[in-house]
Amino acid sequence: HIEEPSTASADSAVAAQRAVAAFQARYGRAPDVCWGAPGRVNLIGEHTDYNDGFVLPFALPHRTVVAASARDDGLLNLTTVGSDGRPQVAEPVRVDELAPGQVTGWAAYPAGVAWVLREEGVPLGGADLVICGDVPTGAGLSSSAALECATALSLLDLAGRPVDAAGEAERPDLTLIARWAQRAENDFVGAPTGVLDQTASLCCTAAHVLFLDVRSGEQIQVPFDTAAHGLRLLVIDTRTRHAHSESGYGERRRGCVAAAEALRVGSLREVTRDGLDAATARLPEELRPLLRHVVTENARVESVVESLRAGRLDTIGPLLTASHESLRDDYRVSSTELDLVVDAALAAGALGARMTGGGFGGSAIALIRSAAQAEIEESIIAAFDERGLAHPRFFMALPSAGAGREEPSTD
Ligand code: GAF
Repeated sequence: HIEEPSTASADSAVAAQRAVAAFQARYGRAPDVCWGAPGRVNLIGEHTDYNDGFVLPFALPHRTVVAASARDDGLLNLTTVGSDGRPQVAEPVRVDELAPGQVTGWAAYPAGVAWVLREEGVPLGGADLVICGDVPTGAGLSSSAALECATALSLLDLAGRPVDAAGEAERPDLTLIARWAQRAENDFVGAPTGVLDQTASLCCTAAHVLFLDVRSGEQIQVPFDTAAHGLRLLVIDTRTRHAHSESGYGERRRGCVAAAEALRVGSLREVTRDGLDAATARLPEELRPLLRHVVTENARVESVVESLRAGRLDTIGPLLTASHESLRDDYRVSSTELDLVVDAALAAGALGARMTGGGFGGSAIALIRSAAQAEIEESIIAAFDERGLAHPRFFMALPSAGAGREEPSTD
């Protein structure tokens, strides 16, 4: 069950190689362009992005790669190739006829991106896209954002606007592309998510966590070198996803909007730690825990950033655990499996542990001493065995590069 840590370059080269080979098999020629984008882990700052708050993600080595060529007949052809090598081909659609609701399933994500780019005036003819990757799906590690971002960068390149263009003036802005990818997910796919995942996929850099202040757009790359402290960040994918995850996310988001309206503020970000008690008193009972989570979580992100910048990575554990407790008890987006992982990891000596991502299943993370990895994994497995639950999957997460052009060798 213990997977070896993988490096970004190895994973990315493999995924790119597969995408190019699959493109060649399907179209009998090499693709014009090839771009990749990673999944993410959010170290802390959960359910704060759509409240204009703070988040602190890093990019995983796992990536989605899109190999693409332009067409001149206005058709968008989408193919995805799974790890078994089997292609799934979506019904071709015309770029000029794309409209929300028209495409469903996995193809809605790349089609939604093409729709947003068209709406934004990016000159798009048709395109052939072949998608490959190894970002775990349904694990709360942002496989959707990886797909959206890799698609956006490929289509922008085909439209003559690559994000690595030589002149800064011609280079599209990554934070704007993140907003476009978010819009594809919100308005085309119909999922009301924030901008955390897309920003992480596009803007993270190797060996850093990315501090993002969603309200101001400020970004700070904060060094995050677990190995230098004899530590590791373990990702534990519970391989569960609860049926109400989408409705639950939407409900929490609407609750936050209602709380902000009741407090007459633009977003819950406006409420400070000092003003929390007074603001809480002005809210109906059922909205109070939502406010408490958002305000305390923003404060925890700031504390973690402060510790990391002071080189005190080993002191952030309790903040990670406090984040989990807040998501479990106040925001109520954890699950039996996520709580079990966190409790078992802490009992076996993890410095801190929490669910990561939207919740209702998906993955948890644990900050651990390197030497304790096997023992902690065994304790988690034992806890799952005791309850007759299917084993989770483990991997070590190394903060990796954000999205970029892939250069697979074609021999
Ligand atoms: C999901 C969403 F897509 C993000 O925007 C964010 O809200 C996250 O849940 C919770 O922090 O990943």
